[in-house]
This record gives sequence, structure tokens and C-alpha cells, in this order.
Amino acid sequence: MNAPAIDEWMMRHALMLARRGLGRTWPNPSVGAVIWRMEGDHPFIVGRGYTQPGGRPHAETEAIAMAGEAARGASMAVTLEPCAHHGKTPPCAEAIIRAGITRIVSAMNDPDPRVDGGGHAILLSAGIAVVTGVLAAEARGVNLGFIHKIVDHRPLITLKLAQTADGYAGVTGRQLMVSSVGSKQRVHLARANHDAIMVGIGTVLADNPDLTCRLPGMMQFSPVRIVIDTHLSTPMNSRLVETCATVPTWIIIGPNVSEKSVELMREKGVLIERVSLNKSGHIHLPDALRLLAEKGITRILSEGGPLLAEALVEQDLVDSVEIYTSPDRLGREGVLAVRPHLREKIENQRHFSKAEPVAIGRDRLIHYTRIK
Ligand code: AOF
Ligand code: ZN
Repeated sequence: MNAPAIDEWMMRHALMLARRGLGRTWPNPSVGAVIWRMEGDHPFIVGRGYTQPGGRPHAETEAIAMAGEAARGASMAVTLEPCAHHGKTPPCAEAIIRAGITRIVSAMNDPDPRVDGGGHAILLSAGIAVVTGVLAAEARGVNLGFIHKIVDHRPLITLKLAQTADGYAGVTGRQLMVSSVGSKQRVHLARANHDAIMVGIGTVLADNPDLTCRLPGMMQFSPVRIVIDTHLSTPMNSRLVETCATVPTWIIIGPNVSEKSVELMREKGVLIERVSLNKSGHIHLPDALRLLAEKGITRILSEGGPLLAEALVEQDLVDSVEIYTSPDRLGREGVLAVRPHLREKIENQRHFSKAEPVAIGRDRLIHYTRIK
């Protein structure tokens, strides 16, 4: 293998590591790093790391700690420019120099204004060879939540929808088991790799959901649960409120809720944030998302219901849409999962690119990605 091919191979590996941390590193990005040495024509990996829960230690210091002395004279692939700033930990760029690494393969610049090219510059001025832009498009995908947080002041939003073969989400007021076991497992995995799950109050009232990751051994990866609830109608005895000591519950409310009701909810341990309303009297979603980004949230999975989904898509706030379709029909009148004007927008190739359907057990999953 020649050097560019090895660089790409190692970057792919680093991206795989970075994906492991998604959902757990907020407010920081999830970065992956691989250190390797050449023995003749053969690369040998001597260190690997990814950003740890809560965002620290950073990926590079993890990989350097694993490599130890073997880092001297070695190369490192890293999915985001090494940091240049003295934050809670010293800059990774300096740790790389101290470790004796002589070549860096970096996927993309860190948009954080404290870094923004500064990390690459520190490495270059120390005489380290720096190759940038390797698998940049893939890295952008992995870093997208963090990029949106820094550049657009809002988190990335993945919209998840489930429908029967005839297009229904369920019957009014009743939860319907639309998806198969395989799809549910995949949704729970998606919950784990997002920082937060967001639903509208309608879903809370209709389903009293848990909104946790219930894959075996992964319960601790349950993300923050966010309810968009203009009038603070979430019941005190809902699962979201009753379990908020174990899995955080945040409720976004409008300006007209009495301070007394807010206090009662806060006493239960729920985090309440007030946001302004838009002209139609609903929570101003761009303001709510800005607030969530300020609180450090980088990736949101929006799971319900149809009204919130429509508002998010209409306001151009959705980055990808995942539609699970079961092979079974409801066979009678129900609540449409995707109303015609929403479907039109999602299917519009100027807004979203559509991937080939994937089979998940008996269901079919179609993934749509926003076109910038
Ligand atoms: C890296 N490697 O694994 C991550 C980085 O608050 P601090 O000091 O931890 O710094 C957070 C910033 O560091 C964050 O905004 C982003 O620019 C960068 N994240 N950098 O070199 C990593 N997670
Ligand atoms: Zn760092």
C-alpha cells in the first residue's frame, strides 16, 4: 500500500472510533485518533483513542497514552484538527509534539474559533508533516452535530418516523406498535448516539413514553429527554417526570406558564426552560434549538409526533429523516405518519437526497439526507 492509501485506511479506522463516542461527548465533538508506525512496507497500529464521555480526555491524548514510547517517529490520523487552546486540558497539538509524532493526517479544520486552523499551525511550526482533508466528507458527517452547534448555533436534527404499509402512525390517542423488533433496536441505538431525544407534548400525553435506550447493557447511554410543551401540560406522574433522577428530562415551555407550576416541576428534578412563542402561539423552535446548543447539545433525535416533525421540516431545521415502514397495513382510518405536504418536502430532491431502502427485519428503512 502507498502512503495515501494507508492514510485513508487509518482515517477510516479513526472515523469508526469517533462514531463510538457519538451521543456521549457533548458539548464536545466525538473525535477518533489512530497512531501507527511503518515497519518496512507494513503499517502497525500502536495507539487508538476516541473522545471520552463528557468530552474529555480528547481522542489524541487517549491514543498517545496507549502508544507510549511507540509514538516517537509515528504517524497519527485524527478526524478533527487537534485542539490548540488551553481549555480544561492542555492543547492536543502540544501533546502530539511532546509524544514525538512526526506526521499528522487530519480530516478537517476544527470550526471552534479557539482552534480554527491554530492546531495545524502549531504542528507545522514544530516541523511535523501535516496532511489535511483526508476523508473530509465522511468526517464532516461524523462531526456535523458539533459543526452545527458552533457555526449555526443549533444542534443537528435527525427526524425519525414510523408508518404502517398504508402510511399511518397509529390511531388517535393510542400507541400503535408500528415497527418490528429489529427496527426498535435500531431506533434505540440511534437514541444512544444522539445527545438528546425530543418529542412534542402530544406524544407524552398519548403514549407516556420512557424515551430511554433499552438495549441490553446500554441503559446508561440513554440521552437527555426533551419535551416541547408550550403550556407545561406534562403530567407530574408521567414516566418522563418520575424517572428524571436517572435520565435527565428537560421541558421547553412558553412565557405564560405560572411560576408556581414551574417550581413544582423543578422540585421533581426536571429542568425547565422558557422560550418565546412564534406568531401562531407555538414554541419558537429556532430559539429553542439555539438554547439547547448553548447548553451543549449537538445531536437531537426527534421522535414524535407529526406536528413537531412538520414544524421542524417546514422551518428547514432537519438534517436527516429516517422513515421505517412496516409490511403490515392498519386497514382503517388512522393518524397519517407523514401528511402530504410534509411528504412532498421530504421527497423533494432539492431539499433531501434519498438513499436506497434498507431491510431491517420485516421493515424497510429509507434514509433522507438534507442537501446543504
Ligand atoms: C480534540 N480532540 O477529542 C475533541 C476536541 O473544553 P475542552 O478543553 O475539552 O475543549 C473543547 C474543544 O476541543 C471543542 O470545542 C473542540 O474544539 C475540541 N474538541 N479536540 O483535539 C478531541 N473532542
Ligand atoms: Zn484536544
